[in-house]
Amino acid sequence: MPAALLGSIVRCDSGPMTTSSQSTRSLDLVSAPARVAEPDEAISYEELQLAARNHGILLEALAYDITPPGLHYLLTHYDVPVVDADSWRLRIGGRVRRPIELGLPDLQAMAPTSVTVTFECAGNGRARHRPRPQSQPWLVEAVGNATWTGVPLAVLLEKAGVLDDAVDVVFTGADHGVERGVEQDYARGLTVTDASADDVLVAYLMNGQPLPPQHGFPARLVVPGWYGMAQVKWLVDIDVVAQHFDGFQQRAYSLRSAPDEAGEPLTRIEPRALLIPPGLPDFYSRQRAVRPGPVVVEGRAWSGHAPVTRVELTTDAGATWIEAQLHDTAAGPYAWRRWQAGWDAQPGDHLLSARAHDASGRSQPVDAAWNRGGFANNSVQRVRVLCLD
Ligand SMILES: Nc1nc2c(c(=O)[nH]1)N[C@H]1C(S)=C(S)[C@@H](COP(=O)(O)O)O[C@H]1N2
Ligand SMILES: [Mo]
Repeated sequence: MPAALLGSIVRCDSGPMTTSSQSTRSLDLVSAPARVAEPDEAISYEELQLAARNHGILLEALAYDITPPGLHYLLTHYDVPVVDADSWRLRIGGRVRRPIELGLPDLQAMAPTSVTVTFECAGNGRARHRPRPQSQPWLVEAVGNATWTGVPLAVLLEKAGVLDDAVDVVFTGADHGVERGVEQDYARGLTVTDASADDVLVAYLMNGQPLPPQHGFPARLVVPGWYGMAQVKWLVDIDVVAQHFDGFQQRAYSLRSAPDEAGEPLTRIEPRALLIPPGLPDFYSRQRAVRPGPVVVEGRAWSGHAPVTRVELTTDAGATWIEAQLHDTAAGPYAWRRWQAGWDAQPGDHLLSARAHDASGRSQPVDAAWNRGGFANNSVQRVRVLCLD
């Protein structure tokens, strides 16, 4: 779509979209993270609209080792593109000796590899930041754990023959839209080193089935351990470049405390534990109720830096923490781990939280630091449980 068309894009509920014909204004907007809400500002219509499109996991579905596709969280910046499998091509070019173009049957004919990976959106926890950055208002539910099957990216890069001056590899999806005034394809870069890790895949199966349209049909990038923005869906182009790629989505997904900061790009997932809210839910408030006596509290924990080594549970708002039992997983180092802890519930109001620790020495904070984009907020989940008399 030519950039001139931008002027004709209108919002459904108000006048013409605020965009600029001047690229300088667009460039200013590129580095600006989402607007931060006023301290008591309610969730906007736009945030509600995003929340209805981009759903989270249902917390009770943390019970499944492998998240069924319809229960896996979903995040899509623009529209889910309709991709025709027969005409779809994946191009690998740029700083390579032999540019290649592959159809789906070509990928399927290569030796497949599978990896089970916990994906989490970098914006998970954003709505719990004070003040709240306006964007997809995740609480804690932007997570899922799926088995992805495809071809190692390293094999494809080897086939194409990466040249010595290569620095980054740029991955582009078939989706296209406008973000803070800038029309773009969704594109992300990785260094050649990160892209060549043997667990990075171009995946065409999710849990043994063709990718659902919303999860990137027919093929997507899978970068184990990294936050969701790196997992480029509807992959059509892999471009090897001789300079650092500084695209919109690299700058957008950065930790900064002020809009004019360069920021620190987000990469790997910080440790987090979630618990399956115990007892019975109230329909509207989702407030939990349990009866007095023993309750088994369980959930999942993960980290993109290193395997989770410990999970602790508090049932008294952080006054005391007890060690949870951490289950082994056969699913490999990038899959979440199940944990369990016993609780003798006594009548009254209780606040439950869990926290994870990983083998890199990282620990989940009770309250994570604020940043403008609302990223990597791994503050502990807070689950209120009323124990009835
Ligand atoms: N092409 C494309 N890839 C994308 C996105 C997108 O909007 N377009 N969103 C990214 C983000 S921010 C996240 S969190 C994950 C979500 O993957 P899922 O919807 O399969 O859970 O996809 C990533 N890959
Ligand atoms: Mo995301």
